[in-house]
Amino acid sequence: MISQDVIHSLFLPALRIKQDVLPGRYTQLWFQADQVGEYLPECAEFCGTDHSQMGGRLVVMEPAAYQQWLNGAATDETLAGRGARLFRSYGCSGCHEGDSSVRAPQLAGVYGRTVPLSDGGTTIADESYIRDSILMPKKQVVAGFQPLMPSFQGRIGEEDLIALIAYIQSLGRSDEVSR
Ligand code: HEC
Ligand SMILES: [Cu+2]
Repeated sequence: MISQDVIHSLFLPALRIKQDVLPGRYTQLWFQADQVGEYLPECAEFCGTDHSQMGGRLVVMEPAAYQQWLNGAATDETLAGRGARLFRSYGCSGCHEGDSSVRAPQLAGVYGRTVPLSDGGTTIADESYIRDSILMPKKQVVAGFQPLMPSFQGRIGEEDLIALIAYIQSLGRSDEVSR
């Protein structure tokens, strides 16, 4: 989860779960819903004048019903599929694929890998690293590459970022990290 503006907090009282949703940083929440039904989330962090208007719904379904819902979904494009399209439209593929004039790392298998950095350190390529690589490419430069990637800060919204990350994840993950 991530916020495009201020801190919110996803609260599902019926499930006894609550997690802050921050701008600029992904947070996660795991839960097991064991009863089919609809649950209403609330925002548990005062976030502005429309705080009380923050709505949504969590629908818990039996696996078969979920499959049926998936099959009937209005769009057949997956998140990763949309990311693949954006990867071309934002011009990422121009550097990261095929015979580009700029030497850029291949992104297949990068997700989950330990990346060596030009400052001599290393980092794990998780969702946050990939997000930062897109918005602040100069913050952590991959060892052996020039800092030639432009920043996409302000040009790519959170939803497109999530799709791009899903696409990069779909290119395969490294088995180096065991969870
Ligand atoms: C002008 C060429 C260029 C463009 C356009 C570009 N990149 Fe990059 N990218 C690079 C280079 C060079 C590096 C390695 C240096 C660095 O880390 O900044 C890199 C690094 C990365 C990394 C880290 C890779 C690793 O092995 O750790 C990711 C992820 C990434 N780019 C994603 C993207 C995405 C997504 C886009 C499009 C929104 C994009 N790039 C657009 C040149 C580019
Ligand atoms: Cu809120």
